[in-house]
Amino acid sequence: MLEFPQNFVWGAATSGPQSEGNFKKQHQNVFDYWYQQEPTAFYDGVGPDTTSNFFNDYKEDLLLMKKAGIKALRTSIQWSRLIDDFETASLNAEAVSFYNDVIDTMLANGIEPYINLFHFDMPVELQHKYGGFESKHVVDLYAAFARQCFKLFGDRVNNWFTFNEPKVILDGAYLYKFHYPLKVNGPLSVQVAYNINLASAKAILEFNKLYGSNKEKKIGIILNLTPAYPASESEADKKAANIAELWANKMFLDPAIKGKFPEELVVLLREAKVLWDATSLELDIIKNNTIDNLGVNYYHPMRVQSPDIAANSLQDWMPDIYFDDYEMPGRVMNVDKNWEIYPKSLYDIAINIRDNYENIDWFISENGMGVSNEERFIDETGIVQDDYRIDFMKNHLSELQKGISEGSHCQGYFTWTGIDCWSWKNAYRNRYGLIRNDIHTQVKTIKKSGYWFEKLSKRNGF
Ligand code: BGP
Repeated sequence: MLEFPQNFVWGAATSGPQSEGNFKKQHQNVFDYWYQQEPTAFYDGVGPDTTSNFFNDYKEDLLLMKKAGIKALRTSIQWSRLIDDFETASLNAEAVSFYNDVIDTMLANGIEPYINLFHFDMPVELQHKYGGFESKHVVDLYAAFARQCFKLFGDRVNNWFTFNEPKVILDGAYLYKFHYPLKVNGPLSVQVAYNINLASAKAILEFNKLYGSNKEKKIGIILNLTPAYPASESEADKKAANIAELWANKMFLDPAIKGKFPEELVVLLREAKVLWDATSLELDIIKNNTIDNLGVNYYHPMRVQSPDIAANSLQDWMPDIYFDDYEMPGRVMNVDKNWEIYPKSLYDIAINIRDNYENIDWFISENGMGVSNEERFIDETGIVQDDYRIDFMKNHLSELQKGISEGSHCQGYFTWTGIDCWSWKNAYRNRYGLIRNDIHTQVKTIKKSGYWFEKLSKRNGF
């Protein structure tokens, strides 16, 4: 039996925009808007209204999650739902009462709330008027929204996160066109990266003003860490992997934990003439408002080789002029997602945090397996026989446990996800849940992995 530390948290993760549905929302976020403009950009034409309807069904959904052994739920508050006027951060009464009741219902069911404040869901008005996180004014509006959340729910919520996967916002919205506003602008993505780091620090500043002296209250950020492994031991490949590591991981890890950007990255961006605009006052805010704990979303690593210089010298500045993907022969793939399955990265991440990031407390805030057409695995009892997902979790948890046994302070594992949810452009192409949701009938059924998770969480191991 592989055991985890006492009080290890067994949870699931989702987000407001992917689970709540869009009923009676005052404002749209960028995905609500983009879907309205271009439904065909989304898999099977399915948009953000088609969810498990958490906005109406949260009581039943939380009971189901409890039955699957989920003892903590990481979800998010939608800025576009909670706030009526973004400039003054005035509140929407219906949304306040919804989120209050969600939190109370979680606690009544023994499900600990872990609340995230931004999951790709920029209010579209702020995107159109100011360019979203391109603008430092929006940084301040976000901090005001964060403060409202802390004030409203901080009496009951002990664990907070400022952002989910800021790197994906850069990739999606500013480099590779899978998030609205679909821009391709390398230098702008650098400024957005800086502004999001600043926004996170400003939210932490607000949090500390309210709860700084309360040791029970913690705030962190959620990063999708993708260790970058070089294709070979050649100096050129190692250099490429080093830059990929700076760009993909350290650009957010370092300011969040150490309060400053990696010098190597700053030099590289300055030489390329794309360094962000920063003031010394802002850099002090980043320095003085670091996180209490870290959320790590882990799905797959990066395999990196030195770039094709000739091809890259023709294009405008983009971060990937420094590194190319490497399709390593023999790597194990999740073919439905086209993502490599490599559990050992979790051990590497654990040791990296232990040795290079102050051995800070951290969580796996997402890890899971997305599979297409899961109806093919439904047996005669109506249950999805998702042994592949159980194996995926076992293999990842084994590596994680090894890292913990060697002194890394991982405090919990949140699988992505509890109930199958809508996933941006991919909609329901891949399902990740421990609980199946039939999006036509809204019938929700615990999968084999959900029954397995229930035992895992009860025994604190497997
Ligand atoms: C992460 C996001 C989640 C979720 C997950 C699966 O990057 O934080 O919101 O969507 O990826 O994504 P997909 O369904 O596109 O495979």
